[in-house]
Amino acid sequence: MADTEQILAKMKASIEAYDSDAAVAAAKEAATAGMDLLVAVEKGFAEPIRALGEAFARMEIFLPQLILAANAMEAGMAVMEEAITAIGGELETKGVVVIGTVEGDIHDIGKTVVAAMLQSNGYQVHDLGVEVPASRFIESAKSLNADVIAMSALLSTTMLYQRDVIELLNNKGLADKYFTIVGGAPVKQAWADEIGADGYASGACEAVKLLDQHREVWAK
Ligand code: B12
Repeated sequence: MADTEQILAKMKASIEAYDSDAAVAAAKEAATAGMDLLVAVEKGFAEPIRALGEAFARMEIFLPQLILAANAMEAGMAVMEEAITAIGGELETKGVVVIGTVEGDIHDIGKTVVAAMLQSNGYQVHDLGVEVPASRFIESAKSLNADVIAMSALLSTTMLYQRDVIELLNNKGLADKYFTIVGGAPVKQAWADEIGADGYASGACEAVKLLDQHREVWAK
């Protein structure tokens, strides 16, 4: 079996080299090596992309480079997502979750990790994609008879749309019908409290714990 550290190094190098083929190859190695897949995502893909995000903020690299790195990460993540989801394939459904990135926000990766992790832990997850307007979160939750609405936002400007979803639920008298959770890099517990979200989690494992722990609140 290939050494875990070597695989993580290959994953990291693929992002830093903006190399989608290498990211896919390294992800396949990780998926078959029996390593902890969430650790692999975090150390192999998320850490280097965040480091590049910081380099972007310092203007050491530019948007086209960040996009290429994100494309490489997305290619690798498709493999990781399938592998993570497969682990939970046999589990019974605990509850139904609709998840999406809010209006005006195209960041996809963290939301997809959370979706895959929830799915692999027995939740039925409907991923609505990115730039999801408030009304669509709610219409989808209704039509899919969801228990949970999960909203991701990566920009301090788009976090505000998480509040819009909750306000729209309140206006429609549906606030008690769905358990709302929020997350994304700029989102904190204090923001969740301020906008009246039912829960906040900082990462994918934490999101699973949050829903598991509050099951008696949201389960119908
Ligand atoms: C990759 C990336 C991109 C890619 C996105 C590709 C894609 N398909 O997703 C591209 C290059 C396209 C991009 C574009 C932009 N980006 Co960008 N991007 C990033 C970067 C580097 C990494 C994000 C990421 O994927 N992280 C890895 C994942 C695994 O982590 P995560 O998203 O945080 O998710 C975890 C948790 O937050 C949590 N979580 C996430 N969602 C949810 C949801 C729920 C319900 C829960 C419970 C938990 C949860 O769990 C996840 C797993 O652990 C960040 C930097 C950063 N530190 O976050 C900047 C960053 C978010 N981007 C930034 C900016 C400014 C932009 C642009 C506006 C740039 C521009 N000038 O055009 C555009 C946005 C356009 C738009 N309208 O959305 C800023 C935001 C600043 C701010 N605070 O507002 C950042 C912080 C970079 C920076 N330092 O300047 N970006």
